[in-house]
Amino acid sequence: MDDGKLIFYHAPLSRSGRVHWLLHELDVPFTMVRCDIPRQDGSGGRDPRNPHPDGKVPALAHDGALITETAAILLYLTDLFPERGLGIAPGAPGRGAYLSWLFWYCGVVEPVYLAEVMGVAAHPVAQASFRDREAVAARLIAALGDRDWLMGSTFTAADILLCSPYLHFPESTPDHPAVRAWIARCTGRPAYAAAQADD
Ligand SMILES: N[C@@H](CCC(=O)N[C@@H](CS)C(=O)NCC(=O)O)C(=O)O
Repeated sequence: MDDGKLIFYHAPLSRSGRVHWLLHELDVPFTMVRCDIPRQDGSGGRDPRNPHPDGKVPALAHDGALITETAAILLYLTDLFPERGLGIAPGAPGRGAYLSWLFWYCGVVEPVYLAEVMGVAAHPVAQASFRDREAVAARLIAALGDRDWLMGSTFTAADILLCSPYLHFPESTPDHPAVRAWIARCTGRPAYAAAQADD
């Protein structure tokens, strides 16, 4: 189907920007298919070229497999290219923490901010399941207080994923110098600028 090539289905200004950034960090060849998606302003629409079962982005095709969900794609790519040092390989120290950051983003961070947008953040089920933006901020501040990146001295895909909400919604950024400095370090990376320029 794809002869071992990486085929990345992407729409600018969407959640697929995180995968685009990682692909530039990895500096590996990939084919990008710019897809149309339905936008919240009513523009756009489902793109027949996009193989994602829900017509969403990101999606990645590789070796006959289709990978969807941003965090799964980030993990797939960092595992596929361990020599690039943008993830923590299975069996290596820190693998557990690396997985925890990726899954915490999906299971807690995004739901916390979406619950706010939906006006249901105070609902007891939201509080019991996800807590709130203060709890998210506390985890990030605790992790970044004495180190440059979430995994310590090494930038990983966890930094890409966890900083991403604050790039799109700067007003949600935890008000702490360690977090602001981390975001500046993230956006100062050449691969971030390269992905932006590519868009
Ligand atoms: N949980 C998914 C969400 C993907 C998603 O919702 N993508 C949006 C763009 S930000 C999309 O493609 N929407 C098109 C649609 O709803 O049909 C992920 O992180 O990959």
